[in-house]
Amino acid sequence: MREKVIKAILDSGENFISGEQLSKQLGISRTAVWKHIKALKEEGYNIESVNRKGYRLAEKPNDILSSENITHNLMTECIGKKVIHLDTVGSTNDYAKEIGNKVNGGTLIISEEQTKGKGRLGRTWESVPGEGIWMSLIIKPKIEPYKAPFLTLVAGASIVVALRKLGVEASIKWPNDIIVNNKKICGILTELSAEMERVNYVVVGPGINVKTLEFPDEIKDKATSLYKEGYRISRVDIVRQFCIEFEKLYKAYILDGDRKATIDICREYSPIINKEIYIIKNNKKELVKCIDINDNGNLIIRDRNGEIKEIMSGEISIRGVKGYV
Ligand code: BT5
Repeated sequence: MREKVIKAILDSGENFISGEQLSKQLGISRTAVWKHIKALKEEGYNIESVNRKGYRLAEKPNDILSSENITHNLMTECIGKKVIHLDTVGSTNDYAKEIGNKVNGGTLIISEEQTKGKGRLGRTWESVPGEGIWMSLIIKPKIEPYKAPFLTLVAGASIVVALRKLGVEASIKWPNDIIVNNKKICGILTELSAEMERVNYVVVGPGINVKTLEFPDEIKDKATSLYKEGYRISRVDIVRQFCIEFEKLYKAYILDGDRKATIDICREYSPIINKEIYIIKNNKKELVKCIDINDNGNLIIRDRNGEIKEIMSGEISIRGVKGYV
């Protein structure tokens, strides 16, 4: 019921909605309305109550990652149409895999806290409560399993475009890092549930650092957040814009087989093309020159012997010569 109360208030926009209207519309008593409003205020919604007029939002509730805030008039067909907002969870990706077979494609899981946030290859992801966007998107594309890794690039490109539309100079370090001012602001973990020939579902899990100002020693040289770089942007706006951008690129890829839209973004905003980089695999570090990202989304490099090689995302990490990028 609380969701319905906030939805009615969001729907009335700038206008007041009276306690009486709310109670009629929702079929609950005036006292119940009042109790829900009180609880919503405690959750952080800035609701004005004015005598004889009723209620309205004094300020857009732009940082509460509730399902209502994210889905309200969201202009997508499928992505983000259902949002599950949790206070705490081990990992949103693990949660997504538990419910993956039971929910529709496009379902988004967001948690304020992760107690076992995961990076790739068993690494951990720092997920400070309330300070980031720890989310996992469940999608059900009708594709063969080998085509799924490209969805990491689709997600990365969507985040870069979303952040850029909100004024952030973000770039994408192939295959799964989003960079601001040479540091990592977001990583993406993509996981797959599949049979030999077809995908059951894919979980695309970006973690975006938003408000964190102090990172643990182990990562403080390479990690940053939007607030730390001077961008005070609402988490809700980021998630909504991500859903919109992801849907465009995802549809292009799944329905039309169009990788170009995504790759063009990865190329345009790449901080490593034409640079010397280290590629790291199984603890082995090799200095190479990054040449391009090809039409399949693989990285093209020239090694020390002048040989041109194509690298698939999988288990590779990349570092710059001077620092993280
Ligand atoms: C990644 O792995 O970058 C993927 C991270 C995905 C996190 C999201 S949060 C929502 C969803 N649910 C999950 O459980 N995971 C996803 P990788 O490329 O392996 O990078 C991991 C490395 O980044 C770590 O070993 C640290 O060095 C560093 N790191 C850890 N936490 C970080 C943070 N908050 N910001 C920047 N770097 C971090």
